[in-house]
Amino acid sequence: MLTTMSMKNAYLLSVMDDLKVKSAHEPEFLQAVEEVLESLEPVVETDPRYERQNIIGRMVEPERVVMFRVPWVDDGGKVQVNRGYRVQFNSAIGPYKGGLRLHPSVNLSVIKFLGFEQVFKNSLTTLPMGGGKGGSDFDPKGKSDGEVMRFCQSFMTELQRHIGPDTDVPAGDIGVGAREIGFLFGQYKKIRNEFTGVLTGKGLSYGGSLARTEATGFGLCYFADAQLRDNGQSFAGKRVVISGSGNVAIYANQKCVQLGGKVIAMSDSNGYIVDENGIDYKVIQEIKEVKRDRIKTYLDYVPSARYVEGCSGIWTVPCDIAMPCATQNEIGENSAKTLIANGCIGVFEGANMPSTPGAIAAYQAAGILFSPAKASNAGGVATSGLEMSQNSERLSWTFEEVDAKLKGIMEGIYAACAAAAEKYGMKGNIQAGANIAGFLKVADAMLWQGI
Ligand code: NDP
Ligand code: 2IT
Repeated sequence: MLTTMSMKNAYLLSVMDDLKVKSAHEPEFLQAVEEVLESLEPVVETDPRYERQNIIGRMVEPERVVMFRVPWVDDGGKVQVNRGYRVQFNSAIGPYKGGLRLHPSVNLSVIKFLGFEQVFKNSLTTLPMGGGKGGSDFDPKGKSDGEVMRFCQSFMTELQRHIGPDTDVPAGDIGVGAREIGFLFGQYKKIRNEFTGVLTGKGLSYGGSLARTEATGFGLCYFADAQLRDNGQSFAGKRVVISGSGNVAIYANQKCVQLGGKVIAMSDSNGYIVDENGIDYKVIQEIKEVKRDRIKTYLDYVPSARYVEGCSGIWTVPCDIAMPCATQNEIGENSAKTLIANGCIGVFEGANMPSTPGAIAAYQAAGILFSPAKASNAGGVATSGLEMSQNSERLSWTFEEVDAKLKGIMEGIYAACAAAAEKYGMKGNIQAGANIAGFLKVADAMLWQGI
């Protein structure tokens, strides 16, 4: 027996132990799986079909993993090579769907953890989307537009044979925004001679959806607002710390302020800024989206603010609400304990898997509110699903229509997670509720479809 966790169910333990041997070098993937399997204990024990049909053993194995060479020419004429990935995890409830991440830390473990999480997240949206994820260890930082374009073209030259609007629909993630999606779309169209909704997060002039840019951050705040209200709280007058300063963080800031909160700290991978007067999201937009600069330059706009080198220190800034919106495992156990000691009442995850298991245990021990990423950051992919619908009917909806649908979806996800937690005897545990509610739909589809 290799496992040391709290799980008791023999079937789940055997799946986890087997995976620990097979995926010994994939720590992020094992972490994501273990977190889900722990929640599924009461579900597996009440329905013997999941074990008989080995649903869990099948779910932890991706349907397909593609790894490929991505050669490209830099501005100096030198040939560079990166590694590309697409993990097509589960298509039980729809075509594979999930983002592409471009960051030097990308490896198979990271893409598999993200793909695994995506399966449950997409199920929670109630839209017909399976789960997948991809990316590369290419670092877009410091590269010219021409280098990024040549990389994206080379990446898509291989990826295009594996994807399609009814097969697998990638989108953005860390390092992949409007610029990259445009280059990827252009190359797909050139090679396949098809103008189709094969990617989401597209520009508005060629099939993108209004409100997709804002969707993850807005959705996170709609979810947090629902959870706060269900617990007799609200954003009004709250001090909020948001890590990161990318797509998710910027629009989480905007919506949070609209809901009455004050965002006092934000970060990038180099350091964090503190502005007790509240950070205007438009300044961050200018720094990050227009200038592609460092958050440190916030001081050029607001000299009274403070900049601190090193990103993890952001969790020492006293706040009522924490929204990690940068990357995985950015809140460790010590940071979680510091947040709690400083009076934080809730952690709402915008990034994927930003809290370590030790951090989650600390939130639970303190009884503070916690929303797991696969529920509270589902607004991005949900709106990608709405972009796919608009592409299929060759119509586009207004910002207000998309935003209203997004809000309804996020409130629905909160209600579904809360109901599942209560049904399985864990009232108030939104983390377990999210895993269970996400699981049930995918498992049911798998049972119907045979092996
Ligand atoms: P962006 O590339 O727009 O921004 C990422 C931000 O996080 C940047 O501020 C970046 O700083 C910081 N960051 C990235 N990696 C690290 C690291 N290793 N350590 C510290 N800081 C880091 O990405 P997104 O905003 O799109 O994504 C942020 C998170 O949200 C990710 O976990 C992503 O998976 C998740 N997510 C994104 C969705 C979307 O629709 N975009 C949907 C759901 C989840 P720097 O610029 O210095 O690198
Ligand atoms: O993690 C995520 O959900 C995303 N990066 C968005 C995926 C998508 O297909 O919009």
